[in-house]
Amino acid sequence: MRVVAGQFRELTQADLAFARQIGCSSVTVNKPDLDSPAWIDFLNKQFTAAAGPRPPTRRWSALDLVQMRAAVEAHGLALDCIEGVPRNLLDKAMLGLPGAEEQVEDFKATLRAMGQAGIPVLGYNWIPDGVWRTAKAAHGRGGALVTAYDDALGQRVATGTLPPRSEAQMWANWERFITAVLPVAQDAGVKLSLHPDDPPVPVLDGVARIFRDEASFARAMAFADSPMHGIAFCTGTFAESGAAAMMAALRRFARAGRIHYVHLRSVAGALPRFAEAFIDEGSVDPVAVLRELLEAGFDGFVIDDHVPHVVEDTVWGHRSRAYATGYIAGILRALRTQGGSTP
Ligand SMILES: [Mn+2]
Repeated sequence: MRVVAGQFRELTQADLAFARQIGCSSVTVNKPDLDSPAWIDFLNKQFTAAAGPRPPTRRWSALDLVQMRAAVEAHGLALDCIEGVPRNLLDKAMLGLPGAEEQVEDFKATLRAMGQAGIPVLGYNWIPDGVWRTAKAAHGRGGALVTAYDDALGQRVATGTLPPRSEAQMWANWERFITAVLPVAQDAGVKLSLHPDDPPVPVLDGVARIFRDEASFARAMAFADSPMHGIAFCTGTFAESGAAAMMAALRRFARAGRIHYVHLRSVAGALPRFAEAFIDEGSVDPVAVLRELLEAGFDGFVIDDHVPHVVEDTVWGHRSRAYATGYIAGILRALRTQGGSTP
């Protein structure tokens, strides 16, 4: 088990140096938009006006991914995982809309390219309408800005932007998707890791949210029963339904060897109302989480997740993430020292 930094939407030399400075040996990248100027610059892509407008990237090339990995390794770091493709590369597959099959083919090509580039884990989720909050800047400890969710408000939202989808439809779409892509992931040697729906409520804005509790993950792990298909276990999202339920799910899936990586964050309260919290407060006990992972022989990585926004922090959250990462690493060192093994 190791503590990593990342969830970078873009990579910069400074961010990679920062990850090393706070003691991490590897990083993750999260839903990178390779068409953004920052990525074009970082990957040192060359374009000429004569070539005409560039078509949007629908699948990642092995070359882009090798360049990404090489840039990370140049800082003495490993690239452990890409935590998902941008949502607009998978939304039609999730919703069963025209174009779904093309998105699945592109996803398969991306998996093959990741295998060629030697990037071992690709996260994904089945949330076409994304993470929802009813407040983006509520006040947490000391006035830190946190996101919050109140289901009484959330259930009143009807944007009409997505077609209504039932649980049965969302499951059928997912089963079609995973049946198509899992053999490719296995061939490519790339692990697929499913993150839960956040918030884990049955439906929002007319679209069912199917991956929200232990039972739904048990069904998913049984349907796609392979070591190459596992869970991006988000303690925060699971604990939004209650910390005891989160710990039960963690224990079950860690001992079954189905957790690929862990988002370690806490929440204050639970549905129908919760707010995000610092790692050292709220309902999630990070000591209990890490002890359980150690006892289960977990050999993946642990990363901080949404962190409260503290004074003079950056958008990515250098200050708050450094606090969370150091806190997690300190607990892990203490547990390992108590266990008699080397830190
Ligand atoms: Mn998460």
